[in-house]
Amino acid sequence: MQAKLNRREFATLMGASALACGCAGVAGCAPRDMASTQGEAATEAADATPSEFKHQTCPRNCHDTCSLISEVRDGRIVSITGDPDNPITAGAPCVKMNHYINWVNSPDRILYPMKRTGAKGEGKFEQISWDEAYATIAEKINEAIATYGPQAILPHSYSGNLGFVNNYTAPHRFFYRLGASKLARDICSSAGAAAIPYTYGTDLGIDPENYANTSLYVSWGINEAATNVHAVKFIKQMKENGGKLIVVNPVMTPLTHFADLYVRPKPGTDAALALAVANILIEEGLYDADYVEQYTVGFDELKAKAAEFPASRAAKICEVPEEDIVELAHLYGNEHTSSVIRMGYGMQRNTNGGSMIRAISLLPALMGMVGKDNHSGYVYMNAGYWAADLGGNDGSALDDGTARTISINQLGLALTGQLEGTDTLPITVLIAFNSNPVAVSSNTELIREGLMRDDLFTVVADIFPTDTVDYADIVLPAATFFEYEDLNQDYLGWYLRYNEPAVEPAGEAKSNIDMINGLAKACGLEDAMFNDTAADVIKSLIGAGEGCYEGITYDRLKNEHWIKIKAGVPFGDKQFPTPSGKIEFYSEALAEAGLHPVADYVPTAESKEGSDELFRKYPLTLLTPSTKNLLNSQMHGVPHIADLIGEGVVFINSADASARSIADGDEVTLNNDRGVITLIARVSDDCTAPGVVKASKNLWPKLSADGRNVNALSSDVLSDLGNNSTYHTNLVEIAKA
Ligand SMILES: Nc1nc2c(c(=O)[nH]1)N[C@H]1C(S)=C(S)[C@@H](COP(=O)(O)OP(=O)(O)OC[C@H]3O[C@@H](n4cnc5c(=O)[nH]c(N)nc54)[C@H](O)[C@@H]3O)O[C@H]1N2
Ligand SMILES: Nc1nc2c(c(=O)[nH]1)N[C@H]1C(S)=C(S)[C@@H](COP(=O)(O)OP(=O)(O)OC[C@H]3O[C@@H](n4cnc5c(=O)[nH]c(N)nc54)[C@H](O)[C@@H]3O)O[C@H]1N2
Ligand code: SF4
Ligand SMILES: [Mo]
Repeated sequence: MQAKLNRREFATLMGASALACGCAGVAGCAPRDMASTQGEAATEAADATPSEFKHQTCPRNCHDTCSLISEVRDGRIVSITGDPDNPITAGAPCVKMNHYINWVNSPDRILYPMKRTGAKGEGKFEQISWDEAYATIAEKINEAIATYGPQAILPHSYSGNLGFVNNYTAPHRFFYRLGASKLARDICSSAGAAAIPYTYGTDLGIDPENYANTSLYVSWGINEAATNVHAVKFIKQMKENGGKLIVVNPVMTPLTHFADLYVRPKPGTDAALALAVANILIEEGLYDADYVEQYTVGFDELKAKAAEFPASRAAKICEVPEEDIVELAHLYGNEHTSSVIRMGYGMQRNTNGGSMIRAISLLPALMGMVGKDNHSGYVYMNAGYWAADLGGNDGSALDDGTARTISINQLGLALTGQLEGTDTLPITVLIAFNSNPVAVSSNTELIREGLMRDDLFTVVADIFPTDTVDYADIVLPAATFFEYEDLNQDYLGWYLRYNEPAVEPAGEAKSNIDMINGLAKACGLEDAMFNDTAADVIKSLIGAGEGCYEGITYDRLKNEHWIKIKAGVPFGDKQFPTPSGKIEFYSEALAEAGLHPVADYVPTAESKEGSDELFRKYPLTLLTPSTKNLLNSQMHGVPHIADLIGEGVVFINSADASARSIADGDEVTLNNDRGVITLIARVSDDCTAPGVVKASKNLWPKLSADGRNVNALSSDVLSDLGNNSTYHTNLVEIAKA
């Protein structure tokens, strides 16, 4: 008997068969993967066993936040595809998550709690019960509190999943309740997130579904084809509708192939470029004077500052032809009908990252694009639309303000007692979940050193045996989002999306909320909040459905799976919650934060201009952006994806390669004062200009020949605004191995 399918589910089944066929050609597919669960055998079985269809939301730290449908038979997921009805997902996940079935059904998942049997870092464990795991952790927590107080405990989490329940709220309650040290989670986008409100008061970007209607899209420091694949169709529609595309990026991204203009600045110099564009717009009277008069303050100061950056000067700083700057300004300035500047996160991971985003953010205001209509303005993160009551649900009300805060970007310094206060009050218990610091964080050699400490007790909850898991004293098996309930919200699109469990957790795995509730009880905490289920938290989060959540209820989310929020035209009322109530070209608050009140170009700390001494030792800037094949460190543990990635590579310009007698395919070392790694050289004049090299972020170190990835080289210095990571402020030297 076949279950009755609705339109959406029928399309799913069709999509799933296509996926199964597609996989047949992938090397290494057969023995350990969907062949056993999907494909011909499964199709035959379909006659006997009815399928159920369950609706998930991809909770990865990804702009797209895809709506997924999984087909379940006999308690096992047999296929996964994208929801065809959701306008962003449009029926398909991405290249990496086409392998979700091999991830959720992987034989390599951690299935039960374990304790360490080998040396730290060795990854040798034996199975224990949940009771033993909880009792051991509770004992260590009590010991730490008795010796040093609760601040000896540090939670470590970031974005393994971005569920409201299992990431943003429930797990944190336990740590606030204990009074543990707090983690400042500023690894990703906080420099830009701090910069934008100085200009606009908050961050409200346009709906990506409206990109198609704009006349000009500027892709500034973002690689949509890898990091936001579901937006590429909207950008292409814009081109088909006669719109123009500009790409500004030191790395040639796939979008440059259909761009009208590609500008390739030297990394870290974008503030000079933006100020030069502002200068041309002002000098040539291309800006919107009425809008500037009505809705902004500080135009005269902007005019004066921009005048310091004539195109000829900016061309030298940015190492681009002067004509490119003029053309950029003319294309942007002459596009009076509509335009959008999309600012990426990659570029703000620099010591001057906040300055760059601040300078670029001034341009849409100069052209009168902000609040004009639903397809003009700027896009950074859309965080201003988040209406969920996180604060009430994450336990932060229990924070009495006495616990210290440790930057996620300085974990190595904190664990080795080099961060202020950590020598006398050390961290002795580290509890990591939703994070893989040994792969993703800065300066990982120092993190490894810290994790080797005998007096440090480390707990890691993960789905897969990552490099961080290898350092754990106790490993906890984490469930996947196919196995728990949650709620997600896009940080680009305008949706609230429900995630229903499809199957029971594999082995003895638990969701983060269940894990933390259990641990709290083992520690003797009897607060009612530790009895909350995911449904309790979701209902509390959406509350009465107010603001942009109007009309949204738990029952509607369960039935409809995803619902568009009501956000209207961003800044359509021209109300800007800045101190002056207007868009601020000049910001007193920015000056108080230590930056120029308008904007300025400040060289990065690791560049010729920033440190000539360092530059003479390490003359190449290493950029480490995303790869299309991984989502941060996730999926590298799936063999098909590991095959796709192969050996780690570094792209190097032919001028730099020949100066070092490096040929394409050579094994090379990259080094600086923080570490040394080995990669394979790819000699390419397309990828980067001389002086700049590129390697992908967040590969699993243990899958590299030398057990290291690019973060053995990255710096733990913080950015100018928002205390962000500075992965791209990273000088190295390269030599033939
Ligand atoms: N060099 C360099 N490094 C970078 C960057 C860069 O640009 N350059 N970018 C940085 C950025 S932007 C980010 S956001 C960070 C990302 O850093 P992370 O958020 O740490 O990255 P992920 O690999 O997505 O997730 C970490 C782990 O969470 C686990 N996980 C997934 N779901 C669950 C769950 O439900 N429960 C539990 N317990 N675990 C789960 C995954 O298996 C994975 O091992 O990396 C940063 N690292
Ligand atoms: N496939 C895939 N998708 C992802 C991720 C992933 O790991 N893989 N990570 C997710 C996460 S956590 C995040 S935060 C987002 C990030 O999304 P993006 O912002 O697209 O992130 P990145 O790839 O880090 O960097 C984007 C671009 O910044 C450019 N860049 C670096 N320095 C400069 C500079 O000084 N100036 C300019 N103009 N450009 C510069 C890089 O060349 C790169 O193309 O993507 C998410 N999506
Ligand atoms: S990683 Fe991003 S693009 Fe891929 S399925 Fe998840 S949300 Fe969609
Ligand atoms: Mo990120």
